[in-house]
Amino acid sequence: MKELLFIACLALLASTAFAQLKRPRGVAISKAEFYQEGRDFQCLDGSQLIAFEKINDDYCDCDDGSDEPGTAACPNGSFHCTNAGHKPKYIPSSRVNDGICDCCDGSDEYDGRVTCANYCKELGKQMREELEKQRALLLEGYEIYKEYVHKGTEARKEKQNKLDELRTQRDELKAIKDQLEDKKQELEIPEKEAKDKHRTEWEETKALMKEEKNKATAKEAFDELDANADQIVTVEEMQVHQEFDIDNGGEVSAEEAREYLEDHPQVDFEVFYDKIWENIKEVYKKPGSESSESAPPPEQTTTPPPTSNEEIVDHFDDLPDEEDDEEEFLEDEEDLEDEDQEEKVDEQGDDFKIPEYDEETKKLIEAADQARREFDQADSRYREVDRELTETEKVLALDFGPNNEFYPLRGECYEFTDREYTYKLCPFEKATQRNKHGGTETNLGHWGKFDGPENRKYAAMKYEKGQNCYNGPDRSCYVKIECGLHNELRSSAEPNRCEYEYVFASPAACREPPPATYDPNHDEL
Ligand code: MAN
Repeated sequence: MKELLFIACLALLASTAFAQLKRPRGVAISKAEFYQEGRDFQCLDGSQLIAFEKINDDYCDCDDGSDEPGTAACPNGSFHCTNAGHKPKYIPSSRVNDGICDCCDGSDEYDGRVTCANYCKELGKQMREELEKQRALLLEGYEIYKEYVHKGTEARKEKQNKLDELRTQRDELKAIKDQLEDKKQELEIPEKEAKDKHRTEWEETKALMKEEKNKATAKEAFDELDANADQIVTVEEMQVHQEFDIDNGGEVSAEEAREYLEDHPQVDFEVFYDKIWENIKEVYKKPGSESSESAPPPEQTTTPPPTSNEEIVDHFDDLPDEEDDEEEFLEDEEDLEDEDQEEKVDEQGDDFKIPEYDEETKKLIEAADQARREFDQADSRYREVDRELTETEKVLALDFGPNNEFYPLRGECYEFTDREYTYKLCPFEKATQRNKHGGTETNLGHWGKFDGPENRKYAAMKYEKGQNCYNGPDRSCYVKIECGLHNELRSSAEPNRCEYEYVFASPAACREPPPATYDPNHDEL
């Protein structure tokens, strides 16, 4: 029974094969079933039913030309070349027997006018080799793509772990930093108090010293004016000093002298210092001093140079900036304060040298300095980790493709040079343009997003908000990505002013090629 069944099956297969083989000239195997010997033929557009004999009788019966697949009778017919060994194809039936070989198997020329060689096998071989080569390349690209996926996925995992680590580290450092800040602030309170105290005391001392110096200068002037050394300065004694000649009349009148003495006929040192000195010290000139010898008349507005004594006092008094300086000095970084202090001492001269801090204050400063140093170190460690954390978060927020395959492109740049410009692509960062002969880079856009067509989002990138185009939009760059064995910027164009288009090849864009489909023996026998 089984044997019988087997024989029946074989017979059926054989008859099917026969039916497939036996078809009118110019008919594709897929249409053979419509052309069955012994049966009327229905035009393929369904318009007519004609006798089987009318097929390929060199007379066009059907409107669609389907009754003359193997002749040139119908203007709209088409002839099917079987092209065994290569790819079957249709040609317009007008090309049948036109003396030109169109099919690689030569089947379109059968009237004997020309002899066509059958070169389908060679053609098929060539094509197969070509397709195999292409497929091999695609496979190679796909292998690299898989490496990229691996690298990208690992790198992302690593980054994610790093992120967790950094978060913990940052929290720990924050706690340490806060603690050290508290300690610093705590130690800065007694430090400030001690410093303020030192300064206040110094201000008081300095004021006293200033006063004493002023008094000494006044006494010196008084003694000099007091020509007869009776400890009284009289109007007459004042009249000797030309600088008191108010009206520049050539001599100092008694009125002029009295005016300087605030209407006193004479003064002892106490009155002189309390009432007179402040008013005359700018005018008074010590005899024999350079300034007094070449002294201009007193009413002249030019202030004569001070005497040596005055110089000290004036120098001191003329330190209007001193207070400001000191204020600034106080505002300065605490660490620098001691240095500033020394500088000031030198500026001020020995008489007004600010004393050193006492040992207790020095200890407080040192303790606060130490706390500041410790805080600064902890703070900079904290900032560094925080910066790294922000950077890591930024990277992790980027879209590197569905399988992280674009990750290896991060941090890389690729260039392409045309006749005028060198174009650059730094994936996930920017696109730029620079004149070939130098000059600055023009930004063509910052990383925006993957922007391929629907369902192929990762086939293109968009870089936007680049340098503004004069009288135009901000520059932008669209990057088409195709599969390639290497990352390579292949071309650049500017289809619209300041709108650029790159073609970039990368293994990241390669995918597993479909199985080889070219098999002529499957297409047609
Ligand atoms: C520069 C380049 C060109 C661009 C013009 C627009 O020359 O960026 O690509 O077209 O500016 O003014």
